[in-house]
Amino acid sequence: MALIVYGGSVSPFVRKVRVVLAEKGLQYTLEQVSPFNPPPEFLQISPLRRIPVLRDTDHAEPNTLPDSSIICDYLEHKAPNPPLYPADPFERAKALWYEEYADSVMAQNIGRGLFFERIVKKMMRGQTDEAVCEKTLTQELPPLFDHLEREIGDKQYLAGNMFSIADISVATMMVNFRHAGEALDTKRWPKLAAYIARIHARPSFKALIDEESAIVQRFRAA
Ligand SMILES: N[C@@H](CCC(=O)N[C@@H](CS)C(=O)NCC(=O)O)C(=O)O
Repeated sequence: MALIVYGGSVSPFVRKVRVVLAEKGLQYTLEQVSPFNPPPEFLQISPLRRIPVLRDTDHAEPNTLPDSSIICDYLEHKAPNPPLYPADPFERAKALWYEEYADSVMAQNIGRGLFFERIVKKMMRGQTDEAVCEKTLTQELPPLFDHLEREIGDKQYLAGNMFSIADISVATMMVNFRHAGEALDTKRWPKLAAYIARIHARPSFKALIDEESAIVQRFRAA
């Protein structure tokens, strides 16, 4: 089996796919593609001009799939063990809802409103707009964190009493929060902070966080 992931390693969506691959013990290669300056042939496999895209060379051509949610669902069916989606229909649906929550509002605010300003702009030799970051940190993100603090409560995992795509999706966005130089206020969100720390300590996440930190550090200091 030869799996290729196209994308940049600091993308939360690329990381979501890489964590699923690692948790399932699947080997793959990462081909670096920037969505802001993609080679022309990339647009043929990513019509929305976004990363990640997966290629599975076990499959007859065309053998590429765009979109992290589609890719993770494909990997779950291709390599069902260990399962990363709850078997119970309701819990599975809840896990998918958390994935949607992370991919939409969390990505919008942590991705665009913080990580893009603090890191991606610097990678592209632009200037951080700290006013945008300030608004994200003081107005946009606190209600999301309040919500997640209530949702996780005293549970270990978000859905189905198992580590799942829900936890991967939420925790990957929080890696970008951390890369942007931020940490959760443990007094205001103690349960969420402990939960995210637990998920980030898993070998699948830790290996990527360590790998990416070296890249991000350079731009954070710039
Ligand atoms: N729904 C997509 C979102 C992917 C996405 O937005 N990726 C970003 C990088 S983090 C991207 O490619 N942005 C380029 C753009 O929006 O032009 C997924 O889950 O893969």
